[in-house]
Amino acid sequence: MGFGKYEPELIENKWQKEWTDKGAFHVEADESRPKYYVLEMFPYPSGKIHMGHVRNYSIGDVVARYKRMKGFNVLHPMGWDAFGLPAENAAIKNNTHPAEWTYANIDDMRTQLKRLGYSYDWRRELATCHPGYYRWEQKFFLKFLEKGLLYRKKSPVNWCETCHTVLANEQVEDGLCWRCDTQVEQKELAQWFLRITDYAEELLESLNELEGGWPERVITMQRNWIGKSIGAELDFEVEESGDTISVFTTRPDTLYGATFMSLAAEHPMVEKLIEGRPEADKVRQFVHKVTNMDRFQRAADDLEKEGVFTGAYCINPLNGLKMPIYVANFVLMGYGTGAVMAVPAHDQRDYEFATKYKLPMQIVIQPEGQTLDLAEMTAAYSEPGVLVNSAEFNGMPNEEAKGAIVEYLGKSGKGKKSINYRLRDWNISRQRFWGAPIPVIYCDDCGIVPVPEKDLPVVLPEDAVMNEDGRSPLPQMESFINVTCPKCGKAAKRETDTMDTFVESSWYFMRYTDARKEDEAFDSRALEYWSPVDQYIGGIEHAILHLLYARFFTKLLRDEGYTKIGEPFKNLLTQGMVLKDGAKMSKSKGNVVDPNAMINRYGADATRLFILFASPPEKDLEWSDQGIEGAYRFLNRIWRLAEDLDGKLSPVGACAKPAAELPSDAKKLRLKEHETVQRASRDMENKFQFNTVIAATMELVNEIYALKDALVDSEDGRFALSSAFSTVLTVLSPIAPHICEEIWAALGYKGCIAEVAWPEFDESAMVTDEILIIIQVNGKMRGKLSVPAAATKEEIEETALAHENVTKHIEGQTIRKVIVVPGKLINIVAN
Ligand code: ANZ
Ligand code: ZN
Repeated sequence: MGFGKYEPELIENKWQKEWTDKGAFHVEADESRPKYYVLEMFPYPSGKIHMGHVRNYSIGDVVARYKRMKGFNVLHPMGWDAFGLPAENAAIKNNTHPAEWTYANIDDMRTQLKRLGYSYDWRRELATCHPGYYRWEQKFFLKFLEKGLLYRKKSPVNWCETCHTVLANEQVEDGLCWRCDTQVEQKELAQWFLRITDYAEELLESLNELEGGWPERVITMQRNWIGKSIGAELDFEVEESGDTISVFTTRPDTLYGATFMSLAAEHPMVEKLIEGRPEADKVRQFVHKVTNMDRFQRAADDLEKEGVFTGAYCINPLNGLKMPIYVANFVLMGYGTGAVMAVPAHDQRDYEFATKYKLPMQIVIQPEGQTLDLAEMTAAYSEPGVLVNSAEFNGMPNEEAKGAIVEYLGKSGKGKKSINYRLRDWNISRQRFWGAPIPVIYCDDCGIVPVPEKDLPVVLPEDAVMNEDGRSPLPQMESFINVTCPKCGKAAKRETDTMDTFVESSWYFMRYTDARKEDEAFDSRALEYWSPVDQYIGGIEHAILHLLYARFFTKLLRDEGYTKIGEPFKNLLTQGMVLKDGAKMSKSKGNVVDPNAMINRYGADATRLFILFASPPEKDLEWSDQGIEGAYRFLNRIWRLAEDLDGKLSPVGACAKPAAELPSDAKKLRLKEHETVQRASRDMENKFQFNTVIAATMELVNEIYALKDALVDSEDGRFALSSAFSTVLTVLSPIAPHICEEIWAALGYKGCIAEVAWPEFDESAMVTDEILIIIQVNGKMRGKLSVPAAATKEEIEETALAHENVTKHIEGQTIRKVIVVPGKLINIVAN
């Protein structure tokens, strides 16, 4: 072939076609070979690939290609997280069906991904909006329902009256609907919940297995989200009523300092407490205000603490103190019991509240060797200490008092140990059209009736017409909702809610192991062979929700007998963001760089190379036009090197072993070659530091340029050049695969470079002829000397005496003796 100008487009098209024709990246389960499953978080088919995608998938592709070269049977699939609200909105705007918009986007994005040369097994592609996919999810739903892992409950949700729909918390901005700015209300709706709280303890415990494989920060975020608190439940009698209020507290040791009680606005006791009291109206107004607040604002640390007195009192079970009962905005009904014993001296929120409403405070914990004084305190004291003002518990260290007080109250049945989790059950109901239908039927006589398995899938109607205002069309579609009850045969109605799209993304990685299986969700052999995902790669924004749900779902499916594994992702890499001018690329900032434009201009290889070179995978990456220019120039430099060497070298393979000792120039190149492989192998294995792999390859290219004219005329020289250049191509091939394939073929190699083995470096190639000698003057080290291994004692002595630091130290002295330890050191004795 002739090398002319480096034209990435020609080369890239050619090799992409070649890989496809050969099925180069098709894999099957094969128990005789070690497997490696690498997965990038699948994209939402928005229509356009952005640089964040390119980075995510390029990292994954290098991992996949590298592991293949290391001999693994590599599963590397791609698909589409295809349900979701944007499709509905686009369908309304363009007067189409969400399916049409979604599938068109998938086609566009697949074409864009293919242009980047990613080594996917495309036969396994899946779209979660396909009935062949979500039918299994409906089956799981039925199984969970049968087991009692799913339940239906009324729960307050964000509701926009103008859009007639529930909004996700993320779609409420400052209490207003993101689409129409209507004040969002909290509305009670019956929703389906999945009992993730049943798995709270295991989800927490098994995070320990992920230590080392997952970023510490993600593990911590999950721990905090699950939020295990060890404490106690204590009972307070309501004065003159016979009722009791239970509180959850992590600080039973402070009970003597509890001076009032704070209830959540939704606490079921509130209405009863205020009934007939003069405070009633004021309390009701306050309750109304608080319950309509944005949930996030309400839980924020900097929320201005507010409350109202109910007029009622309860009794402190330890000291009989009459404690006024308040309703307070910072107490949440969803946590603990929705009631808090307020200890203003030792809890900051209670302190702020008590200060504002002039409520009494009592110090009950003293730091050792110090005396707190309420008059001088400006904040609550929440550190450890010793109990005071606590009758028989005085003098007890507070950690010890926690147990002692609970035990004491336990005797009269007023207290017991209790564990609380911050984690809530997962509300999977969405009042949207573009999601997987929830497979249940409501019958006036039989109640909730599951759709029989033989009737699955419940398919989203293809003839649905979207409503202008965003309401789901399903509740109005007679053909969809009217059914006969599977139990009694009378007329009944279908559920019109669909499932949260996070349900689909909770098991897609399992479905890839046999994505087209029609009679079951999984092929058990394939699932067992490929599980777990060895390396998962995606953005930190999924640190909690998606990763927690996927971990949970894996445990659910394990308990259904589908899989043996409990943790789906052995290793997790969270890639950094792609920035431009210091900010995340976004339409609103106008700093978006379009990957297609870059591929058109520089090619896929240069785009991949730049993105992988600019920064290690976990760090943010600053886009730079010079940077991608530089990547393109480097590829051109390799191209010209190939052109120069074309026809002169015969293919010997990377890290080829010479038949006999090489002459020194050739040896020097070989040394650099093996050092490069050593560094590259280490950095590939160590957290995929591709940037330094590339840097090492660049150095090797420089060395080839520097030595090629001297080497090309001898047979040994050509051998060294051929081996070193093959190494450049082999090591670079996972990163810039197309150009490497092209040159590989041009050099006369048979087969694809994608299928060759990763080179092994040879320690003996790294032994040099020079040795390092330590120079001492009177036994003290004064310098080091690099000398040929064959140097004589006299030669060593001569160079050592000429060493600058040595002359300085023997100045004005007489040399008495010179001792040479061959290969090690020289000691000059002088005085
Ligand atoms: C008395 C007390 C004294 C408390 C003290 C703290 C410090 P974590 O660690 O987050 O679980 N609490 C309980 N239920 C609540 C609710 N529904 N809404 C708001 N706050 C609630 O914290 C548990 C502590 O948070 C509990 O311990 C309770 O206040 C408060 F010096 O009880 B504590
Ligand atoms: Zn019925």
